[in-house]
Amino acid sequence: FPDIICSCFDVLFRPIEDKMDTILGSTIDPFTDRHYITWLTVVAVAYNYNIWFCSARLVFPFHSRTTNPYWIFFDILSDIVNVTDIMVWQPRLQFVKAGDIIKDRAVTKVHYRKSQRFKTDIISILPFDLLCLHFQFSSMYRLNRFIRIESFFEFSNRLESIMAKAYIWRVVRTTGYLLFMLHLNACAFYVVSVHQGLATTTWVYDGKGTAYLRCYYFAVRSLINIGGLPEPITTSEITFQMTNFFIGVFVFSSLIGQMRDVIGAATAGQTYFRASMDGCVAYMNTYTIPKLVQNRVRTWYNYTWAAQGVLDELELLDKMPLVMRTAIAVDINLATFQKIALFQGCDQQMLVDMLLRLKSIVYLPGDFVVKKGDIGKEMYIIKSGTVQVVGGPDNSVVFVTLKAGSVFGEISLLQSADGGNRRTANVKAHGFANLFVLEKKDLFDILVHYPESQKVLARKGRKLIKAKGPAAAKASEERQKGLTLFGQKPPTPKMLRAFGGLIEMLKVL
Ligand code: PCG
Repeated sequence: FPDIICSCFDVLFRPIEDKMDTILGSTIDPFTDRHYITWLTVVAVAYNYNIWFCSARLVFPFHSRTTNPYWIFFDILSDIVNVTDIMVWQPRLQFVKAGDIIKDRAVTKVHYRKSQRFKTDIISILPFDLLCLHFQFSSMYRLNRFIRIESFFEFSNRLESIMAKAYIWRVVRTTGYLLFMLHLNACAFYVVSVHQGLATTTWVYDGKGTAYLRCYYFAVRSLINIGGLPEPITTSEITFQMTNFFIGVFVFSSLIGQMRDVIGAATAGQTYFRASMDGCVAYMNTYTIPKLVQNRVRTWYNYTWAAQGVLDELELLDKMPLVMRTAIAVDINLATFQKIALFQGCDQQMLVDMLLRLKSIVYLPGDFVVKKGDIGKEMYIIKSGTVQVVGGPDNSVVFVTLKAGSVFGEISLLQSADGGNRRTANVKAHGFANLFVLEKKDLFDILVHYPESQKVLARKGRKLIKAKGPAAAKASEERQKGLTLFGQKPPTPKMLRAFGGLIEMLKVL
């Protein structure tokens, strides 16, 4: 039977299908295609039109000579949407078979037409409405439209997977479920009231005001167990009221519980951050850590969370397969890495390997990242913020300020060939500095596989050590000390004598 219907539709829809081929391409990736998700929104609206309005029209006196043409118009419109979906969109959805993505249009069409979903879809669009030509106009003949619920769930799942803040949709959806339950209950209340006779008891709907609104109001009070309801008198009233209480307790409370879960999941990140910080503060209090240090730790937590949205990026990325981690790392940082002078001329794959070993870390203003004379165990790349290479008394002389994209801490790593591995200068975070850390062990593990890049780095390392290494650093520091008092050159004995004379003169004056 569905095959016969399909053949008829195939003939009818051939021109539309050809046109859609040119617009949509022969097949669609259902997970990423934006056109498809937009189309699913239209299908979901059509489905919601049917389930909300057909149920209300079936019960409430919504059909009249003036309103019927509008109902017929919207009914036909929703049917056109459903038929188009079944004939044009669904048969061109790609699917996975034995791990392969099937993109052949003929195969996707056969796959859909053989599926259970296709059978349900065909039953859902059978035009029982035509019976209205013989019987009275009623939405009863459209009840088969309700079984296309899968189209709504598909829309919901796809939307959830593409939204950046999926919890917004989840809250809207759960609220929709609650409202629909109340809607059905309002319809049931009206049916019971009509069955008993409007205004025959104090419990039933009295026939005054807007029927739908009054019944919906009753459903809200009754299902949410607000109370203050008129006492049910007859058996059917008591049964209805009791069923409502049960539905209210079990179904309604579970939906409200679901809402709590959705909101809980949406704020899970914030909760995790708070719990981590509270745990750390409790630990510091136990060991009576000075308030100054505690405040710095708090500042670190707050800034790291605000800047990165996670406390430990690696923890997040660890769950992903290597290929995805690589894609993310390449996307975020490769461009920055390629611009770093030290790595220019190195193998691209080596850079990618390095990206995967980087750890992101935040330093607070004034924090020493490296201290002169310490053993160098890692090098740094500035992600954002600035650091200063400082020296002189109280580290008040700034030799150089390094900005985002600069590398430092590499000298003590690269000079190890000469036997030295000590830091040649102090480096201090100027403001908040977000740095990538690459450990020496990781760097050398990687270099083993890239001998050419190793040579490039060794050559650059030698140059750097010559320019900035221990000897150069010492000379530069001394020069800087001199600079603070006497300008460009270190003071000569003559200058010192003149300076002493000047001081004496000032004293006399
Ligand atoms: P390293 O490992 O010696 O630690 C201090 C770092 O400061 C050093 O590596 C360099 O990467 C960096 N730096 C930047 N500019 C200078 C400079 O002019 N002199 C020195 N000694 N180090 C500098």
